[in-house]
Amino acid sequence: ASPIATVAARPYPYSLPLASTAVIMIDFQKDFMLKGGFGDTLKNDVGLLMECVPGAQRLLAVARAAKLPIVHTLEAHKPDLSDLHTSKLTRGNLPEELRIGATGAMGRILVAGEEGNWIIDELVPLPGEELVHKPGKGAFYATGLEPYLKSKGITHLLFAGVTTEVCVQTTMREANDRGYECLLVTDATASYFPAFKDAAIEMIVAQGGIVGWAADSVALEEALK
Ligand code: C5J
Repeated sequence: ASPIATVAARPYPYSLPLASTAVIMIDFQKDFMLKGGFGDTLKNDVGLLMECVPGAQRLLAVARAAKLPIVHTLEAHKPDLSDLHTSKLTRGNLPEELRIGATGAMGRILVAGEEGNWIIDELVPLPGEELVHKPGKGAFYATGLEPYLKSKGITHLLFAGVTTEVCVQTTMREANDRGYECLLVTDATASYFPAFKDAAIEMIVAQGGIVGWAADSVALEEALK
């Protein structure tokens, strides 16, 4: 049998099978994390998101050392915006120059291939790591994520990313319903609304782990030593 690590987690210890666990790094994009991107155009304090970068770097280092598959997701639309619902385009009632597809300080907002759509330097993917472009908040909607995970025999997922209560929580709930055993790495995720991050973690671990587990990157590092 392949080795199983035990992570000190809430609501109870998480059993992590090294041969069938992957990491999902969600939307660590300049569009969300830096001035001039989508998050900034929506008047969010993007500096709050940078607080989780050290934890996310620790998670990446631990996962790479343990040779776990790593998936990086990008909230990204095709340049012709054919995968952008009108509901998403018009949400927020923003002026046209601030909408998805408009040209901002780092290129076209939330469009694949633009500078702002790429991942921040600190967390940039290594060659061989999987990239998933997603048009929605959840990473399973309209993407190849599930076939990829199945092809690798993955049963357990470790989650990091931004923002906790939007794309991270949506994806973790989608994964939970698909039968994956999910753990959120609490210092590797952040929100523009710190109270929403805390609430999302509590929602996940409530009722015996109704969505999954939560632990910080140090606990993960300890478990995988
Ligand atoms: C948002 C995300 N918040 N990655 N996207 O619009 O959470």
